[in-house]
Amino acid sequence: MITLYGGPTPNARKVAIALLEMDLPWQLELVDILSGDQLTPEFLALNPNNKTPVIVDEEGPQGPGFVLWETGAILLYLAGKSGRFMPVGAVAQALCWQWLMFQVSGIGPMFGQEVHFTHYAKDRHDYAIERYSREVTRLMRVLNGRLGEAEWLAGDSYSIADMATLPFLPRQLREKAGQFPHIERWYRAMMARPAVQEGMKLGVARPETIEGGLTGFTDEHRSILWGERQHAAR
Ligand SMILES: N[C@@H](CCC(=O)N[C@@H](CS)C(=O)NCC(=O)O)C(=O)O
Repeated sequence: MITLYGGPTPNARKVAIALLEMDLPWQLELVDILSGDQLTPEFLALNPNNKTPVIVDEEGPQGPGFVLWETGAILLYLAGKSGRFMPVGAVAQALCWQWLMFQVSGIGPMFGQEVHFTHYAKDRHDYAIERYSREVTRLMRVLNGRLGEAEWLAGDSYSIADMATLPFLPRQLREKAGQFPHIERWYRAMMARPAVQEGMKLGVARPETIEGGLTGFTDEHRSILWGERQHAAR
């Protein structure tokens, strides 16, 4: 049994999609990052980086209780464990790693900063909004180009690179409808998969989040996510 510590966020959803696609037995342990669950001593003992998701595998390589964080590592671990969704052949495999790294080092952080400055930051910072919005558009152009030449990110086969990328796209595709036709084609193909549909429902979207309409997002939430406690020396 694998326990997934996370909630209704893109990073936890990519792992939920993978667990469902791979038919691995798993359960959710809800971590409410808006209430500061990620800053408790119990959670920090699992991940000193105070980020979700984390997995704990009761049938890990060294026995029960194998803890892993960082979604790139988690997805590679799950693909290795299940023997699924990692393409066969040196080229496709290397491309799968490439697009997975593109997601974790590019799409994740840049899309995260864009949403922070356009929706969550209390004060308006034009430079940051422009910087990250342009970066999001540039990354989407790169993604669109790849999906114009290949069915899936790694080539002919659906892989963990696709699972990692999709959860970051719904809002951007809605706001930029018609601008990235190849991403839209791929997005529809992925959303037709039951595991993706279910994984994307992980957790309950709270009203304080963008998905929930952002009503009730307060300075207390800001302080939990970006304030003193987050940055205090531990
Ligand atoms: N690089 C990390 C990013 C994880 C991440 O940013 N998680 C967010 C939710 S999407 C989080 O837990 N934030 C809580 C916090 O920063 O306090 C990964 O890929 O696992």
